[in-house]
Amino acid sequence: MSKLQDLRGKINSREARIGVIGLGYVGLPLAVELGKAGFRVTGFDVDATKIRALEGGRSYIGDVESSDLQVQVDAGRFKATSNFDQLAEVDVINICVPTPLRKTRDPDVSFIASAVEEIRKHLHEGQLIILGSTTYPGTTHEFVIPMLEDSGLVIGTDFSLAFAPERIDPANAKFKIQNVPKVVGGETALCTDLACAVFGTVFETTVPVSSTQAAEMVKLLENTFRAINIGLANEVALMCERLDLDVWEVIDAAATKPYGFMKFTPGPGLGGHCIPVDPAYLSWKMKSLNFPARFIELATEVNSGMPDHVVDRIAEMLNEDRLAVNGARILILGVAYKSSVDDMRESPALDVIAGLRIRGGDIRYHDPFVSECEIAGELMKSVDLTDEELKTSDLVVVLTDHPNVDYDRVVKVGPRVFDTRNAMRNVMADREKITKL
Ligand code: SAJ
Repeated sequence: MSKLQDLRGKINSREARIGVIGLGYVGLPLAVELGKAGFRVTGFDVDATKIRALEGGRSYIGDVESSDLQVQVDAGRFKATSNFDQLAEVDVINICVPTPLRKTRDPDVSFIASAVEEIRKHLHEGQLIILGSTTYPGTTHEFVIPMLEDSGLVIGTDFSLAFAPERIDPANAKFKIQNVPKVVGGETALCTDLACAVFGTVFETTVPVSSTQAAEMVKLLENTFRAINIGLANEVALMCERLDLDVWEVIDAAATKPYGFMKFTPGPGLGGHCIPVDPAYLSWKMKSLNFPARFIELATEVNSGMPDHVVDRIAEMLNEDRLAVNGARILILGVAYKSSVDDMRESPALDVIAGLRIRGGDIRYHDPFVSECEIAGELMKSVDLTDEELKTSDLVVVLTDHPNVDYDRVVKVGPRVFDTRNAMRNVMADREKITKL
């Protein structure tokens, strides 16, 4: 029996040693769940701070309880290291490293390349490699295989390779890691089977597809679907402005349709490290095949135009009160990229505040989740939402609809409000002071 056939038995018996490269919001939860399933897991990360925290049983990921982590550490089912030589000791390796965009909006697969290079150094017969980082179709087949076959070992015979996209939604109380189906595409049928066997010990459902390219494309379709529909919601908002319609009323009423419609809402732009990024991986790949991904390009144009649109609307509102942006005291409510998170990556607030600052605006922000952040080169701290703060502002602008803000008091005490998220939909008094996107 080949060492790869032998691996199936080691997975079933939990004897197989598992490696996870990249211990962030994707890798760490996966590592802990594989430990809970009975495997001995070695977590690999280049960040020594992470390693020290994990070795001390301290989790830095909201979805991973330190107590859960400590149980796995104490049971000898999880250890963390920066020593990638230990890759030689594991049978299965999950790659969970970031895939950001470069400044040119081209894919940056350098983190994948570094991980694969470490794996190549220690690749041996019977190992299964699973790439989980969101990337363009063909990365696994065209980029990873040649690097690994430099070792002289042969894919499908000596080692196995699959792609299985992450679908983790941080802080989602309903969809945890286990109850979100896991799509798996292998380079060969055996590769698919082995990867499904590993994930079948954690995920309630595994969804095998015919190739690594198919699995890569599944993930990009999921997030491109979101980006394009958000772009449509934003364009409908621009239409409703010209039609003098309330876009929020229109969308809420459309959402009463029990079939054939999915609600998306407009906003000040597209934030986060998934939705603005993943479609660009697909459009970049298609450009290399001389195929223009027109929906992605158009949605990107609409979504990335929203921050400037918000700045223009703010200037119009101040102008109605014979005020200029220049010198106006503007209080921003919410700078995180979406409600109830503290993440600033690609947040539209970064562009809106930069745009207002360039026009001479005196900008402060209040965000219960973000105590301080750097915006346009300036360190800003969240101000307390005092009556004084509200009374001395010329305009309040809601960019993120966090739940733990007293919007009634903001409208009552403060000046006019520009609400880009319909966060004030339940405010009854002084509604004439609220202008919506
Ligand atoms: N946004 C809108 N209108 C909408 C929905 C979102 O303007 O109708 C904005 C958000 O404010 C944010 C950006 O788009 O700035 C992205 O929001 P998101 O709700 O898509 O949240 P993310 O970035 O956390 O996306 C993740 C993705 N999960 C994974 O890639 C594993 C995405 O696939 C999920 O659908 C999404 O979470 C989710 O549903 O929470």
